[in-house]
Amino acid sequence: MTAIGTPRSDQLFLGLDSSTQSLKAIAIDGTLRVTAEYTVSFDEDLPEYETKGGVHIAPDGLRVTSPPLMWVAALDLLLARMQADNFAFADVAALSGSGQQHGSVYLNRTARSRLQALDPEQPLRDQLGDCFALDASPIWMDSSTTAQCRALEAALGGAQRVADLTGSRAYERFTGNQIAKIYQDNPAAYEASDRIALVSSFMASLLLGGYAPIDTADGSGMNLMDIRRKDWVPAALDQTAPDLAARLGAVSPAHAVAGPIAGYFAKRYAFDPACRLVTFSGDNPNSLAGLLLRRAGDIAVSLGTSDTMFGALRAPSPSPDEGHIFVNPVDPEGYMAMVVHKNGSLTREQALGRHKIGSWPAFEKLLAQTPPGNNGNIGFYFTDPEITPPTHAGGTFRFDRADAQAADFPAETDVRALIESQFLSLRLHGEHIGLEPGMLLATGGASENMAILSVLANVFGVPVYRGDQKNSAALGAAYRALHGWVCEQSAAFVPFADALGNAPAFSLAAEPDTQAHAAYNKMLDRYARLEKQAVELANRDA
Ligand code: ADP
Ligand code: XUL
Repeated sequence: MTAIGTPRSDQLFLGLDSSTQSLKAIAIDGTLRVTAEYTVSFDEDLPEYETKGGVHIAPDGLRVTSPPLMWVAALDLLLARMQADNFAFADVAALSGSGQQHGSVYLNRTARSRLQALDPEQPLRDQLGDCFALDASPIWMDSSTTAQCRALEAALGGAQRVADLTGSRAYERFTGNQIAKIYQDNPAAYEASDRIALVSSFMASLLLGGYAPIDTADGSGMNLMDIRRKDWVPAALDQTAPDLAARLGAVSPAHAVAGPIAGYFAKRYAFDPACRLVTFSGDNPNSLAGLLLRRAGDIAVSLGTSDTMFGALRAPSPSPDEGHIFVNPVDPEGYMAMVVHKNGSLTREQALGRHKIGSWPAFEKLLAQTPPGNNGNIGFYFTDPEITPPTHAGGTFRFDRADAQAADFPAETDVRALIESQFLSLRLHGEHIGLEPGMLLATGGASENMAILSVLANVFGVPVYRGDQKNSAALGAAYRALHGWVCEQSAAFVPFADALGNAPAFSLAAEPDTQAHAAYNKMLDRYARLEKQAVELANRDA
């Protein structure tokens, strides 16, 4: 007999990931084996929204938005593809999900009743088109709210105080500062908002058929939530916009079941009407779950649209200068620390295009043509205004071995300068917030690339491991669906590690070379000095 709270091998757990460029799904069975994967790419599959990389960038380069109705359309398209593939929706015991962090969705007063009465005969897009108070959702790439950030820090008593309370000093992309800007620039849209959701809680709301809560891990990316009390900070809400608490609703732990799936999905796709919907969370918190990061020193590097580095923490010590502390999505008493680069995969893709490299295998060959340390050549590739280190404008700055600025590098030097710079920056800034790896777990689209992983191992001087599944956010959402289901069945919080005891091990992808690592150790001080210079140059042009 199976014990209560132990999943059966014929039950499925579904994880969705609504990311910048795509909506993905991963299903696992009760033994944690991945049984199916699906993707909808926003640019290719929904060309009518005319996004590039899933987003619209305003001419000023600072305002970055996505149409929330595109995310709605993507959900029906993804589920229709699964249906065409005879996916066994009826076996899904629980589902959960992941969203790109910080993005906000403004739902008007029509939304609640529409969500509650969805007609299974009609696509979601046709029923929800008039439910938005704003048809362009600001997302994490937006950096247009510097004035609102400074105002929040001034109102709360400085950057350190904001960091101590909310886990991060005020950041442009953090949702509270985005909401403040919308209230100031477009008060009618704010006034018309009945609910302001994160991308994660918005996608969950569609599947729940009602407003789903913001979870405490993704809620930590708003500059509005007290990461210790796990509730809104009244002074931060007051500084942001009037009557905000009612528009945000209450926060929830990520492992909590928000309810059963909406009748729309049971009727249209034949989900079991009792299928549990476990609260959604942000993509980085979900990746932490997907990579099973438990011990101090187990650190992940996610190479997706953004590059991030993160690990679990027992006690938070937020910095007024850099990095973020979030509540841990699978341990309500724990935390996670993270640094973020905006210029990740898209900047690597631009190098591929700029030098007419043609393919990732050709990129790997080129990278192998130059030695670790790149003969002293260093570059800073802020294609878009960077998050770490923060810059107010984009710009590319190259320095030769004598620290003289160079207009360009040959392709093989440029490619190495880019990858080395991305990882030296993660090392430098990660160290500042206590992310000191004993090993690294690589994930995200670019973790396919062995030449890139080899530079990563050498910069940090630690082995790099990888799972079979590079979409750790969707996988983590599936793991969390199972975890939330187990907790509900057991009528108590069950430690994540106990629920996920059978998770597959990771395999070694790259080992550090001692000499190469020594070259990077030597380079780090000079890199830090040149980084300051590059930031000044970028800001001078802003
Ligand atoms: P996100 O979930 O943030 O939307 P993904 O983790 O799916 O992004 O990563 C997508 C990115 O992966 C693409 O933008 C692409 O540049 C990158 N990518 C895919 N394959 C490779 C490869 N072999 N080498 C380097 N980058 C790759
Ligand atoms: C995290 C961040 C990005 C997005 C991308 O703070 O801004 O990693 O979550 O999906």
